[in-house]
Amino acid sequence: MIKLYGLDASNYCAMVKAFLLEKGFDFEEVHIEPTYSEPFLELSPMGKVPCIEVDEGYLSETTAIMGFLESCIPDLPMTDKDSFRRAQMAQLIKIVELYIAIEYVRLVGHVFFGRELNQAVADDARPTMVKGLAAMQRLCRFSPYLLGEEVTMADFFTYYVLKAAVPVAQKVWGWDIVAEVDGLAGWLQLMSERPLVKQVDNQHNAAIAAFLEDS
Ligand SMILES: N[C@@H](CCC(=O)N[C@@H](CS)C(=O)NCC(=O)O)C(=O)O
Repeated sequence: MIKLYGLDASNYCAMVKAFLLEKGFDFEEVHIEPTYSEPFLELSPMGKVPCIEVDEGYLSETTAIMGFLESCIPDLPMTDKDSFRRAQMAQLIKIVELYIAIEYVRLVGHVFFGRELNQAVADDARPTMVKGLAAMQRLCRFSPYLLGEEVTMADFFTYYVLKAAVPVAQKVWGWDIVAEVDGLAGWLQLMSERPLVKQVDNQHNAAIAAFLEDS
């Protein structure tokens, strides 16, 4: 059976968990703190969660994990059959990852771990996020899902990136990034109402609340 290594408080782990549930996989969760040290690097060479263990070995990085899971259960597709539309999905995921996720993550230490705000990092991150959000506006159809009538990997990836990016932008800049993209608020609501996403979010939100209470 697939093992999912990670933490309930991690938005990336929540992403893979929601994807596993939506695809109908049986899996076991193994609670583990990410660490850049052995033996965890055998499982996840960058020391990050989530990672999964399958018969063939270990796999980390959410997009690689979801791509693998997608190929295992193709009869519940989360990608388009058309190769150009599949490439458009990959394009959107890449843009959300490189120009939103990688930028907000630089400020997570301040928002969630009580570190001092590095203003230079904040000043550097925001213009890239502005461009990433503008690209989302151009690419997303919200009809009703990001790229059309069917939910895809891009919906899960973007939803869980924004789940962390939204509070970070709010705290650092007082900036409502949801308002930057027409259609984003309604789509976030739609995603949050999916029963399995709701189930994962309840655990994720409770873990974040417990973490913030302890810190
Ligand atoms: N690019 C990675 C990002 C995963 C990630 O940032 N995970 C966080 C938890 S939400 C982590 O393990 N952080 C520990 C660290 O960076 O040392 C992916 O897509 O899986």
